[in-house]
Formats: sequence, C-alpha cells, structure tokens
Amino acid sequence: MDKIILITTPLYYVNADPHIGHAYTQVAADTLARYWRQRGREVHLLTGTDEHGEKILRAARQINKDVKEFVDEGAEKFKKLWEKLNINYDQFIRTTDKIHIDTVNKVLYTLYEKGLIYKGDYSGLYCVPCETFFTPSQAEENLCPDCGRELESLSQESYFFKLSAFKDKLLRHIEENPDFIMPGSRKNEIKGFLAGELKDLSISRLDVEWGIKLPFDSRHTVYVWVDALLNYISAPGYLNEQQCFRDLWPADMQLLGKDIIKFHAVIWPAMLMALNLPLPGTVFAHGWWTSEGKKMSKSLGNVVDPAQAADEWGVDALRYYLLRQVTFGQDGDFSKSRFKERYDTELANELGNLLSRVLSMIEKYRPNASSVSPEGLDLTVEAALGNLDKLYRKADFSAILDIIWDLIKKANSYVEQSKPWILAKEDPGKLGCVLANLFRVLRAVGWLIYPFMPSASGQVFEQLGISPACVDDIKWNKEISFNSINKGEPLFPKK
Ligand code: ME8
Repeated sequence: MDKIILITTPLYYVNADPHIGHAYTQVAADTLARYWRQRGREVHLLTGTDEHGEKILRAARQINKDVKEFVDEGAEKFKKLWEKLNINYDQFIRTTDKIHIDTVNKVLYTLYEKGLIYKGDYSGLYCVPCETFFTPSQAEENLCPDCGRELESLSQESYFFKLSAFKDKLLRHIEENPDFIMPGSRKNEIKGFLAGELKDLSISRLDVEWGIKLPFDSRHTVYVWVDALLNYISAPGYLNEQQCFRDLWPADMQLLGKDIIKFHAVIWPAMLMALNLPLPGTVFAHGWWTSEGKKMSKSLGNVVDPAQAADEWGVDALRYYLLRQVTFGQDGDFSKSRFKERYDTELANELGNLLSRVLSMIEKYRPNASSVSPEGLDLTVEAALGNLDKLYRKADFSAILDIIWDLIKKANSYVEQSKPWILAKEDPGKLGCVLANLFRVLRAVGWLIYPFMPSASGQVFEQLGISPACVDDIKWNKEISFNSINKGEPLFPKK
C-alpha cells in the first residue's frame, strides 16, 4: 500500500491577521493535496497556529486581553479564512493543544537524557518580532538583520541543544538527497550557511512566561521555534508512537516561505536526527510577495487581505492568480492591474469562453457526437496527463498551468480553424466530430484545473453533464454524450 502523503504548512503566528502571504502557502498546499487525492492517494494536510512566546503575549497585553482568549480568537481567524478559500486541510494543530505540549515535553526530556541538551549561559541579541537570536556581529547598530527592528540584549542562563554536532550529517544529507531542499537557490543558501560555524542553539528563556516549561527545569520556558517545529511530529502522533505516526511520518512535502528556511532546513532536521527519526522528503521554501511593488506593511496600508481579494475576484480566481503569477520558489508582486489582466484574458476569455462557446454550439446545432478523428488533440490531452505526477512532486505549478493553458489555447484555435458554424451548414458529420473533440478537451480541462480551482472544475463538469470519478473517466477514448449538457452561467463573469 502507498504511504499516506503528509503535506505540512507553517504554523502561523496568531498575533496578526492572516494576509495574502499566509493564503499563498495554504493555497499551494491545498493544490498539492487535491491533486494527490484526485490521483487516488491518501493525503494528510496538516496546518495550524503558533501561539506561544513573548511576541504573542505582548500583543495580547497591548489590547488588554487575556492571552488564552487572544490566541483562541487568532486561531479562529485562520480557520475561517481557510474555509473561505476552500482549503481542505485534515488537521489543525495549535501549539497550545495538550497533545502538542506533552509531545514537546517528551522530546526535550529524551534529548536531555541523551546528553544533547546542556545548561550554559546565553549572551547576545534577540529579535522579538522574529523570535530569533543574533550575535552582535550579525547585527548592525542593534537592528535585526531580517526585519530591521530594534534588537534586545539578553544575558542569562539558558539550555542549549547541541546543534553543532549535526553539521556534517546535515551537509551529507543535503548532498545525498537532491530533493531535500527546494528550490536549488535555497539549497545553496543553506549549504553556504552550513559552511560557516554552526553554533549550538539556545532553546530556553528564563523570562518568558507564556510557553511550555522545560520538563527538567521549570524555571525555563522552551524557545518558541523549538516548540513550534515539533508540531510536525506532535500532530501525527509521536507522543504515543502510535501506528498513525508510522503511517504519516516522514512528511513528504513541508511548505514554507523563504523567511523561515533556516529553521526548517537546519534546526528541524537536526532535531529529527537527534531523535533518530527520518527526515522529510522535501522542504520547499517559496518566495516572498510584495504588494504593488512594495513590502507589505500596515503603515503603508498595502497589506493584501485575502478575504477581501476573494470577495472581489472569487476564490478560484484568487487561487489561480497566486499560483500563476509567479514561479513557485521565486518572489512575486501582487498587483491589481496584473490580476485583472489575467482574469480577463486567461480565465474569462480563454477558459470561460471556450466552455460557453462549445456548449452554445452543441445546444444550437444538436449534432451527433462522433469520433472520426481526434486531430491531434488526443495526444495533447494524454501528454498533459502523463506529465503531472513529476511536476506536482516538484510543486511546479507554473509548468502545470502552462500545460493546461496550452491545451485550452489549442482548443480555442481549433474552434477558429474548423469553423463549426460553417460545418453546421456544409458537413454535419464533421461538425459532430469537431464538437465531440472539443467536449473531450473540456472534460480533461475540468479535471486538470480541479486542484487549482475546485469550484470552477465542478461547474465545468456540471455544464458538461458528467461526474468523472477517476482519471480513467476523462481519458480521450472514454465515451461521451451530448445529452446531459447543461449550459450555465459564465465560469468567470466579466468584471
Ligand atoms: O514564521 N510572502 O509564522 P508567520 C509569502 N510561526 N509568504 C508569506 C508572506 C509573504 N509576504 N508572509 C507570510 C512563522 N508568508 C512561524 C512559523 S512553523 C513551525 C512556525 C507565509 O505567521 C510564509 O509561508 O510569520 C511564511 O513562511 C509564513 O507565512 C510565516 O508565517
């Protein structure tokens, strides 16, 4: 039996409202999950929220809210948005869940017993918004090298994880597993980072009240990143090492943004190695979105609210735009004018029009579906289907959408070239064949767009009057009938 495919997203901080960057990772994860389910694989999509630490506590205090109430509300905001964006996740873990807290305790105790955690003194700088430690040489003028905000000085007793002991093993793993860190640019970044000195990691703080206490020294609170990363094994059931854990772990695809690649491609695998657990198949760090050419920030007022964008354009169009606009792995810019351009051209004109014109012609001419000659379209459909597994494994959404749109464009040109309105008068036999070919292309297109645009896919099938259950149902030679077509509203109405 095939392994259950485990796909993970980061656990988002609950101190701020979800924005387009969070939606991006979710849409990508959901698209991968939908594809593999569509191929008959069992998938577990894991997501959740990161709720401990000083940043969260300060945010709650700032608005005089009880911190538990604050994180409960924060988690709900994410859940609500995922529902709106049609994100079909299987598990939502919160770092305040008991099973997670118990798992963190178990892991830290195990590592302590193994001699991989020791007590020392930490002296250095800390960025609260990024929840990250820096040495003075990494920071200019006391400013965070990542976010530019002021750093705080820390000097206190702390427990350390022997991260340095894993440097060579990590480098070897990266070399031996070319798909472990994707894309290649991120892999090079991590290899460069590991080429320098890898210091042990401070994993506890004395002065943070909101978090998990160290099981062997309750004066200390676990560093939020160690806490949060462990969700990836607490959620699938590491605590009791149940069968479900063995069925799910290791993750096949861990998705995240490039901002947190070091945590996921250095600290996280080292922790797994320390626990003698297998490493994830792929850690994929996608790029960063800006908005209208600028970094998104509250003060600039240019933060894109995904719920609002979905209201304005429709959920499917938003999902499409996010995965179409940039090659997954590269940075991108959210621009209303480019969104509109893609909406009008690719969704309304190319895809929406193809469906509506083909169905109008079938309704009008009522030909007999015939299968005399596929005129090459069959090969394009088969080639598209044949390439998908490989591309989805690489999360190469751009290449997949290129293939789908190539098919759509070919079908539109085929309409222009074969001129069914003339065939209706001159060659009814050929007309039946042309419209049957187009019906078959649309059947495949409905299937192919499903992971990206699940509702539009459903509408295509409804209008074609079919309900394919598996890929065999959309293969070229599977019989068709025009009897159940049901031309409906435009897929993507003009804005
Ligand atoms: O880092 N462009 O949570 P977070 C693209 N709690 N992606 C973006 C983005 C943008 N402008 N902004 C956010 C944390 N993201 C930790 C994670 S995991 C164990 C703990 C996405 O709320 C992207 O996936 O700051 C990024 O890595 C993540 O949100 C950061 O979310």
